[in-house]
Amino acid sequence: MATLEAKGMFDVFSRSGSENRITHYCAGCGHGIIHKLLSEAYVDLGLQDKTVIVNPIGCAVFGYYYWDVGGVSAGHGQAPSMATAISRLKDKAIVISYQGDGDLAAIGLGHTLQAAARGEHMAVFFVNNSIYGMTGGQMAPTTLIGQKTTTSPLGRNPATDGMPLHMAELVNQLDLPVYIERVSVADTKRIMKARQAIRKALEIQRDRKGYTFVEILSPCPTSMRGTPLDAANFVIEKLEKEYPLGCLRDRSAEATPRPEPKPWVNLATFFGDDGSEDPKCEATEDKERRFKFTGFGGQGILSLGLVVADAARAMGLETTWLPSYGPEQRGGDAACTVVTSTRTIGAPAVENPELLVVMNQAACAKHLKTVKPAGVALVDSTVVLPGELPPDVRIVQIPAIEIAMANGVPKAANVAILGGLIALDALGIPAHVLIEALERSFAKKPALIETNRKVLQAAIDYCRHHGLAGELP
Ligand SMILES: Cc1ncc(C[n+]2csc(CCOP(=O)(O)OP(=O)(O)O)c2C)c(N)n1
Ligand code: SF4
Ligand SMILES: [Mg+2]
Repeated sequence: MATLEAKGMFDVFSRSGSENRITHYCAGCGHGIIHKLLSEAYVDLGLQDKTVIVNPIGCAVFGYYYWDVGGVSAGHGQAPSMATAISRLKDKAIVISYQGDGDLAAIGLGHTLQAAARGEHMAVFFVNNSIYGMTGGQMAPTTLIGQKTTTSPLGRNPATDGMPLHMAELVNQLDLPVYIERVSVADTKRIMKARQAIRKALEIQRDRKGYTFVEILSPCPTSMRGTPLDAANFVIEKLEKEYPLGCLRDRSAEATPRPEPKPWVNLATFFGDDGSEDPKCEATEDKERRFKFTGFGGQGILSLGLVVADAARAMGLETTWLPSYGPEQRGGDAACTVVTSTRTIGAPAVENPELLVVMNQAACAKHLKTVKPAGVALVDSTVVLPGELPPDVRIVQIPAIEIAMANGVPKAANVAILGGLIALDALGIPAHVLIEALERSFAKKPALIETNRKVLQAAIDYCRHHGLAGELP
């Protein structure tokens, strides 16, 4: 635990492990200076309450311990994509992607260039210390020719390691960025220039004018195995030669403020403006239903889910269908989820379905235990049920595969399952709506409609004769 005295930072932050450093950062590290410049800027511009910083993987991963603003962490290199989502969904937010050179220019190069090419409304701060600091000083895309790192102990060799990437120049090839500048924090004069650039980028965000990219050359004394002064001199004498400082583009005067975006998902239907859950949107059993269909590829699992999703959509319900399957064309795991709801659906993933369809043994072992209490599992009779069954789950077995084979269409076991679901009224969708959706799925093969109707009917009859069916909806 330690205290900080800087505008826009938390008064107190905690860190585990050795207490011989006041912050997470080594003495002479540029990250600390840049953190302070950034926090002073959002406070001075009155943007603190609106700012969201996406933290990278790298030494700045703990930024959220320092910056007293909204903060999220992204997967390695993915900060621009996460920032894109936040920027589009929270249109009043000032969105910042703060990234090191390993994060932004190596694993995240695609995310970086795509966000810049789209001209997303965000400020990217690129901390180029020419090395992977956090992991102990490996070569980065920005490592200089001849620079020794733990993975280039004889110095970066262009013959095997290629040439340094000039990220500001690369971004400058794209049409939509509004402002691109390279600065340095190696001495006080340079820090003052960096301060201006950081403020300018935030002003452009405040004015809703689009994408900004500020590259900041930054000392990493630990990886450079020198004193803070040696590291600062390395930045001035070596890094700045390869990466000249200056403004590459400033179109902020002519850029027009972006129109208020219309998000394709309206988060306001889920969360209040303060991010808290809106009680009126709480999921209720009668409003939202979550199903999972499982088996192996070739059994028509995904098509069965599609028919159910299509029927729900025909009823005017919000619907999602999310498939997941192995790389094999046939015989690998296949599953899909369907969520139907009277309101916007937050997530299509279904961890605990209220209805589970199981068409093979492996899926039974994997999914049966996940069914919600009071839920239903419809399982093909070829599957041997485990000794221990989930409590409070209605498990119904029908010979779907056998019914399909007996009717001469082995591939229609999924349709027999649909018959079982209709008989059990397990989907909350009227039978005629499901049957119409099934027939729509055969629109391009009308000859198959009749045989599939027979399979469907045989499954419904089976359920009736065995006392499984309720009143048909
Ligand atoms: C997917 C994944 N791959 C690799 C790593 C290991 N890793 C952590 S930080 C890092 C590089 C950080 O370098 P940089 O972005 O330059 O940040 P710095 O620490 O220099 O500020 C790597 C490779 C990881 N955490 N996740
Ligand atoms: S390893 Fe380098 S980048 Fe990481 S905190 Fe230390 S000086 Fe900063
Ligand atoms: Mg780095």
